[in-house]
Amino acid sequence: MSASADVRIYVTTFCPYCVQAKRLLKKKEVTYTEINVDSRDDLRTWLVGASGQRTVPQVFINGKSVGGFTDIDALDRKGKLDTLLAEPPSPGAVALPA
Ligand SMILES: N[C@@H](CCC(=O)N[C@@H](CS)C(=O)NCC(=O)O)C(=O)O
Repeated sequence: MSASADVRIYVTTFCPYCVQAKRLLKKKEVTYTEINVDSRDDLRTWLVGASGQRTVPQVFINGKSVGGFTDIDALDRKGKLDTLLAEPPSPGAVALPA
């Protein structure tokens, strides 16, 4: 699919769920920004607050937290992921940290 949403994925290097999440996004031909948080305690702390989860990956679509791999996979199985990916970012959207 051709997506127009702003998609960001926060990952660590050795993370099977991150690999699966990126594989799903690639399968959908989604252009995404990948942020590695291996040595970024500041971002890991921010992620817990922003996502409510302590694990990686964490995916954000147009600035909204949509969770990790199992969450985006569940959205996809319900047919809801494509809808989110097709939405363009709103002009006033706040940039996420990187
Ligand atoms: N259900 C989550 C599981 C994610 C998960 O367990 N990720 C591992 C790395 S692959 C993790 O963050 N473990 C805890 C940690 O690294 O602090 C998902 O699908 O994203």
